[in-house]
Amino acid sequence: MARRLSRGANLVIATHNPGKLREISALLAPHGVVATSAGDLGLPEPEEDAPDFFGNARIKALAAATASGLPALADDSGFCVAALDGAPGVLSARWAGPEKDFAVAMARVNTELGAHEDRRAWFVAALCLAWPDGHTETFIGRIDGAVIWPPRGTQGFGYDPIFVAAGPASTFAEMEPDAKHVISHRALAFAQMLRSCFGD
Ligand code: ITT
Repeated sequence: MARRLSRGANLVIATHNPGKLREISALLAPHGVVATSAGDLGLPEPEEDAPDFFGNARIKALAAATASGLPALADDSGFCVAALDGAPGVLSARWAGPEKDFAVAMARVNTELGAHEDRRAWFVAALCLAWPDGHTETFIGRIDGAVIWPPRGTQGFGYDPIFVAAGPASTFAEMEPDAKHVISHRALAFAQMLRSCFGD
C-alpha cells in the first residue's frame, strides 16, 4: 500500500527548471497541496549521476526531503529518439550545455538524426515522492510521437518545439498548456501518483 499525502500538505517541488515547475504547479493546483520550490528554499542542486530516470528522480527528491524536513517531489525526464538509441535521454538537460540553450540541444538532435527515415521519439517522466524518513514512491509516464524539423511554437520548454505526439498535428510548443497537460508524459505519471498517494 503506497504511503499517502494529505490534502493541504506542504510539498517541496525539487526542481530548478522553471518550465517544469510551471507544469508541476498547474498539475498539483486542483489537489490542495501547498507547493514550494527547491529554488525558493535555496536548496542546492544535487549531482544527478544515476544511469536512469528513476535513479535521478530519487536522488533529487531525497536530497530535498532531507534538507527541508518536508515531503518532496522530483521529476526526472527526458527526450528520447529511436534512431539515436534513445539519446539524449537522461542527458537531455546536458545537451543544452551550461547556458541551458535548447536551441543548441534541438539542433544537435537534428544534426545527429540527419536524413534518417526513422523519426520516432518519446518523452519520459519519472516522478519520485520522498519523505524525510527516506521512504519513496515512484511513478513513470511516457508519450510517443515523432521528431519534426524545423522547430515550431513558443509554448512549453526544452524540446517541445520539435516533438509531435502521435495523433495531434501540433508540436507540444504549439499546444496550449492545458492541452499538453492532458496527454504529456508528466501528466501520465502524475495521474498514477494522484491515484496512489492522494486517492484520486
Ligand atoms: P531539475 O533536475 O532541476 O528538475 P533539469 O532541467 O535538469 O531540472 P532533468 O535533469 O530531468 O531536469 O532534465 C530533463 C530535460 O528534458 C529538461 O531540461 C528538458 O529539456 C527535457 N524535458 C523534460 N520534460 C520535457 C517536456 O515536457 N518538454 C520539453 N522538454 C522536456
